[in-house]
Amino acid sequence: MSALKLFIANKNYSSWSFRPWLAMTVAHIPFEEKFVRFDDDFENQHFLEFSPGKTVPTLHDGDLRIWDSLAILEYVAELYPDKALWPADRTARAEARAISSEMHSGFGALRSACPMNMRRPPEKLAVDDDVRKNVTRIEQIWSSSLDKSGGPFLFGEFGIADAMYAPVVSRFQTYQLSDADVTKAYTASMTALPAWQTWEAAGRVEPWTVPADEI
Ligand SMILES: N[C@@H](CCC(=O)N[C@@H](CS)C(=O)NCC(=O)O)C(=O)O
Repeated sequence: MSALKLFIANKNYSSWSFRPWLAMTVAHIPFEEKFVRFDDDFENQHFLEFSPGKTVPTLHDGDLRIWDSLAILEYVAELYPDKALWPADRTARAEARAISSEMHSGFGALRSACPMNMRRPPEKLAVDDDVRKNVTRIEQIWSSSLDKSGGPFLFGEFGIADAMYAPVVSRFQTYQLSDADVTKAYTASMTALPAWQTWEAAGRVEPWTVPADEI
């Protein structure tokens, strides 16, 4: 059994869990999946049993605990340099880190108005100007990266930057936030990944509902 244990929550809703799970699965990095469901009634107190930050995702490697999605991705990229999770070219790598960090620290309006909810039937949602600005900026990022790399992923081959944007791709789909060509093309590449389909299929049949994420 693999030394790496990845703690994740509900696949339908857990956008942060989706990122490392997707990257590690696409890259065929061996890990043991540890599923823990959200329990809002008890403020997810049980997450403290495996996560110092009380959040998912959390990665265990022996005694090491990593309780942040981007930090997990950085760690596995270092453990498996042959998997090329960051672009080999230094300039492209810097850009991939910049857009990954921009995703990690921004887009709050979009995140709170449009929670990831994979089994929700796609339907156009009326959104405010702040969400619209987030959508515009994300599409600028996708256009610029895909134009430079030639696609089908942001830096050519699938990597960490794609994993960081995966939950946003799902939100764009669910809430029909854009019909721009770049979004259609990038969504098609991402959702065609077998790993994406495996995660989504599992999320769709989960019996649990998180009321806060059902808008
Ligand atoms: N910065 C963290 C955020 C993780 C996060 O907020 N996860 C949410 C679920 S998707 C969580 O565990 N919430 C439980 C809680 O706050 O009680 C990351 O990137 O992993």
